[in-house]
Amino acid sequence: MKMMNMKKILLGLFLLGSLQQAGAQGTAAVTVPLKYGAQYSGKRTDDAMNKWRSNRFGQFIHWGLYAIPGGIWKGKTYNYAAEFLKSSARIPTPVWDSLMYQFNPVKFDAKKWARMAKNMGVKYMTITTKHHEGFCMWPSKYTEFNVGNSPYKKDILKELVDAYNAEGIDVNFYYSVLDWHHPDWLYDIKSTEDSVAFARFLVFAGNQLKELATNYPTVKGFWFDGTWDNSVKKNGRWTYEMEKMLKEIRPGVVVNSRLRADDFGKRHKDSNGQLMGDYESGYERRLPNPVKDLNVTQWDWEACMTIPENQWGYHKDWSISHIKTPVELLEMIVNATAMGGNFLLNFGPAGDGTF
Ligand code: FHN
Repeated sequence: MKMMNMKKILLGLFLLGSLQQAGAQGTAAVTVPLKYGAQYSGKRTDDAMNKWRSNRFGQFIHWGLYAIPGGIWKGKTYNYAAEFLKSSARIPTPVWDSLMYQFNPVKFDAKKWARMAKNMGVKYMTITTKHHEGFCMWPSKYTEFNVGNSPYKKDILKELVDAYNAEGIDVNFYYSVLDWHHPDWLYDIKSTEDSVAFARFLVFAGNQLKELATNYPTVKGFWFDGTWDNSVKKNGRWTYEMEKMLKEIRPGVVVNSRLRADDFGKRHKDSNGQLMGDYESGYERRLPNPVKDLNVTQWDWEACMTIPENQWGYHKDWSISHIKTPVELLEMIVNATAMGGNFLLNFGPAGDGTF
């Protein structure tokens, strides 16, 4: 904590000095020396990014153990996001984790999902490889808490990648750094002991990311989430290194802004206002405001959207909120495209594998 305060004091003094100097010299840009800021400025113009940009319309899929209870626990309906049921209903981790032994989506048909997506017109799909619950939809060798140890057994991620790629649809991986299952996950780092434990967690997460980038070679992007806690913000270097590592393993891969924190814990945009990652992914359940967010033209961006008010995972009861109509959704897709961004529409399949 002391180091972070010192860094902030130094940053403040540097900025004060720079501003004074800038004032004296006219409008010289104020640049903070960073080791873990943006890795480049402006928009990527390589083929892989041009393809990501031209894809425009994508399908987000949130699927995990949370799809089994579907927002209802012991007969009580919880109105908050279904993928947060573990915390909404205060379910102890061992109880929640035992849902793994019920995960057997007998009606799951990856090829059927991919055909539906093709007919809907999406050009890419982003699948939750691991959401906050920590359950892995692939047989990760770094944790037992994965689909290989469920009654379903098979590698759901591979089935989806193969089926969607066969329909000509690119696949990106959503990965939550926040991990309620892992014993070394921490929300903040307040002691040397915390630092040691969280360092172990970051090695685990780094190994999983390497595993995903290596074992699924057609992956086109990584969509990071669950990076808002102080523990991650205090590890800007790790976020910088993960972006570098993924791009070394999979040249061209596209990484969203949510992964990144800079030397001072600034997220999405570094302390010099430069976007980190390859596109701004902070537009969640809203589109950029064409006036207020005019700078959206400076970089690529994607807005992600739920069909209910705020349900990413499957909820059994859709009467609890407004469900967007096809016309409302079409209008959002048109507006996003008109503003030059991508639109990622979310679906939460049920626990049995049906949409
Ligand atoms: O907490 C998650 C939520 O469950 C969902 O995955 C969304 C998708 O953008 N991201 C987080 C909330 O910002």
